[in-house]
Amino acid sequence: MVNVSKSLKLYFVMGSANCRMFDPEKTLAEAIKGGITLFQFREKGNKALKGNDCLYLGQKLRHLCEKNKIPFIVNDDIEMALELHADGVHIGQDDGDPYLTRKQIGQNMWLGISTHSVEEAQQAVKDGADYIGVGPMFPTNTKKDAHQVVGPDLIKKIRSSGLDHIPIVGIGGITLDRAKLVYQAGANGVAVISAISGADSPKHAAAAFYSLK
Ligand code: FQP
Ligand code: MG
Repeated sequence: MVNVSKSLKLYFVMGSANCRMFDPEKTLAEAIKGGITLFQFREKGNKALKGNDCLYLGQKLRHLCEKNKIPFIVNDDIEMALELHADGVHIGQDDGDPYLTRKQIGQNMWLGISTHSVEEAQQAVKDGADYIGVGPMFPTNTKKDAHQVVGPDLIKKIRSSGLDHIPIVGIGGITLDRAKLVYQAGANGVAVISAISGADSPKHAAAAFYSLK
């Protein structure tokens, strides 16, 4: 199986609501050409697809990832993750019990957990997370119900609390200029939504992030 921490290097998170220049399939295809190393299907927002429409889009994006050997993660929806034979699921603090999630997905699928404090990070590791998302690193407009900004400093605190090995990805408001701060704090990678899906060229945006680290 592919290495989790290496895959986190450039984690692209996207759903149809985030795409600006192209449709989701084309946006993902361009981002893959630019060098993303992991993808999360996150279909959220007021115009988010539902039911079968969401599933069909998920299938298209899943196939695109498979063809290009990019691991495919589903946000929130464990049943969809199983149906799409995803490589993993990502859950937040309000998305249900990590223990039950692990029981549903088994040992081979990756479990990512969102964290906003040292305590949540410690708990996520105890709960068997394969990686943790830490954020928001910076202010973001993408997520209306976002937690208050924690900054790259929280990644440093999590590392110095003894969590040397858990793969960490920073998320929230990460631009090209700010990505270095996230890596320097001890993250294995950056998770990006708008800076790639909203760019004039998702391919060039992804390539610019990729060449940072
Ligand atoms: N970190 C990551 C990851 N992905 C995410 N989707 C989140 C954090 C946020 O449940 P959550 O998770 O707090 O909100 P939402 O379900 O609206 O995304 F690290 F994987 F990049
Ligand atoms: Mg969630």
